[in-house]
Formats: sequence, C-alpha cells, structure tokens
Amino acid sequence: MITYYNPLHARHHGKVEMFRGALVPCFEVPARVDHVLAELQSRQLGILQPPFAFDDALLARIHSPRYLRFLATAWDQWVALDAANARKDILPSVWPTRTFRTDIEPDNFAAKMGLYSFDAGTPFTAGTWVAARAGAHCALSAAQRLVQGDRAAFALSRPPGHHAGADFFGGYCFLNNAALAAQHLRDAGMAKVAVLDVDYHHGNGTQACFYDRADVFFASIHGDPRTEYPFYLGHADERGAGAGLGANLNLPLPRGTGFDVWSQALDTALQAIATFGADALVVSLGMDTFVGDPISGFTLASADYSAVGQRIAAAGLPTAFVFEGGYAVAEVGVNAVNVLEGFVAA
Ligand code: OKP
Ligand code: ZN
Repeated sequence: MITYYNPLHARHHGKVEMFRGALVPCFEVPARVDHVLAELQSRQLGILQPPFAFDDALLARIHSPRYLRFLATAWDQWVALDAANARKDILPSVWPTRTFRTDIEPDNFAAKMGLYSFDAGTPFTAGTWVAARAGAHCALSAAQRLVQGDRAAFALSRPPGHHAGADFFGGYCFLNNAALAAQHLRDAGMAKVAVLDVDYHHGNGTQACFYDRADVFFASIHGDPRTEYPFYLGHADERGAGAGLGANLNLPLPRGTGFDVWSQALDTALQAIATFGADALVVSLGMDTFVGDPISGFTLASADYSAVGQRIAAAGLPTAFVFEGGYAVAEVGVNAVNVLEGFVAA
C-alpha cells in the first residue's frame, strides 16, 4: 500500500488550545504523525511517497473561495496587525451565532477568524496553511491512486480534516481531506463513493459537505454528541436531506463503549455502505477510539485495530485511508498501522 506522507505537516504546530477555561498545550501535535511514520517503516508496510502536486482549484470542489482566500492570507493579516504577533498562535474569540449575518466578510481580523471557525481549540499558526494544503494533496493523491487501479492507499498527514466544513475550521481541522478525496473519486468518474468515519468524534464537516447529495454516502461511528465533541451534530436522526435522504448514517455510542458493541456498529455501517452500492471507500481513520486516548471515551485495545482493518477489507472496495485523530501519542503509530496491516493481510 502506498502511503502519501505530508512532508510539511510539522509546519502546523499549535502551542495552546482553550480547554476548560484555560489555555493548555495542544493535543494535536507533530509527534502523532512521526509515530505512525516510524511504525510503518519498522514493519516495512508499503511504500512512502510525497504527494502529487494538485491545482488549488481542486480544493474549491469542497471549500468556498472566500474561505480558501482567508486561510491562505490569515497569517500575513495577523502579523500585519502587529509584528509581535508572529510569536503567537491565532485563536478566535468571537462568533456569529443565530440571528447574525455571515454573508458579509468583516474587515476586522478577529471577526473574520470567528466567521470562519466554530471553536477556540484550533490554533492557526505560521505554517498552518502550507501544512493543511500539502495534507489535502496527500488525500487527493491517495484518491488518485485508487483511480489508477490500486486496491488501497494511505494519506498520512496532519492537521486532521473531518471537522472542517465548506467554509469553516475547528476541531483541529482546516481542510476536509476525506471530503476532498471523496469528491476527487467522484470527479474521476466513480459513480458512488462512501466515507466511513471511525474517529471518536463525529465528522460534522464531512457530513455537512454531502448531506443533500445522493452520490456520496457518509457513515460515522462516534461518541454521542449529547456529551461528546462536536456536540451540535452527529445524532442518529440525521439521515440526509433532499436527494441525499438515506445517504447519511450516524451511529452514536455512549462513553465507555468497548470493541464488542463498537464492532457491531462497524458491521452496521459496512452493511449500509454495501447496500448503497459504493464503488470506492474513503476511511476517516481516527485512532482516538483507543482506551488510552486522553480526550476520548471508548475502550478499544491495540489488538482490536487489526480486526477493524480486516473487516474494512472484507467490504471489497478500493479504499483510501485518511489519517484523522488519535492523541495517545506513544500508541497511535501501532494502532494505526494495525488497521492497515489487518486490511492488507485480509
Ligand atoms: C479532533 B478529531 C479537548 C476537548 C476537545 C476538540 C477535539 C477535536 C477532535 N481539548 N477539543 O476528531 O480527533
Ligand atoms: Zn477525533
């Protein structure tokens, strides 16, 4: 399996995020991807390649032009406010909630940050744009590999993507890598594409990208949004809208859920994807379902991830794995590569 590794991922390196009323060190750190890379190399699983170069127009298949313009220029705008800002990450602090307008982009920089975001846990840093853009290119490259006939490919990158919507960042995510991969498969002629999101957190951004579409099925297994981030989306009654009605499947599970129940949800999701008749599969591969994850609440064990990979392989679809969350840094490499090795062995 070819792995497209983002050589610029460490350029995104947030210092702090807002958590329980305090600024705390970021959970989403460069070492996460370093551990996955080291584990891939030590098990000699597949071939590492840098991403292909893609035109930024492909990003606009999912993201709005004004949002992309903002991301590309945000750091320069921030430093132009005050040269001393160059030493600090950017965090939003004001947002347009219900009754406010979002059609007019404000001139004020803090107001723009809030317009294009939904939490204060996602710092924007000097290298965020170049890292996120190269990460999107990794996901597009993995999709391209499937178009060329490969059985599977892996996009190993950070920051993650599944919380990012057409025009907003949040949940450590800026560009929706999985959505971009799915759209790329559609644009290359695959009639029906499924996204399977196994990250602990609901992939609100991916769901929103495809909610009214019949050509991309979204299935997600995640912590119940009544108690778990991102809180305001991911309930079981969200089944799609308009032409997309029936093409969205949320399987929320309570904190404390273990592999017995989680794996039944996985089988339910894979059965729904088979019924949908997908031609290709994109997996949002979050590893924060692990028992040792510091910000999540499921109890999967490292050995369970081999079975996850085997079950996904049994779907028999060309599959692009896109790395998402997973914050038990020392174990994230073993766990992620267990999925990939389980897939390849099956
Ligand atoms: C991103 B992904 C801890 C509270 C939660 C946001 C979690 C984002 C998860 N600071 N903050 O889905 O793994
Ligand atoms: Zn997550």
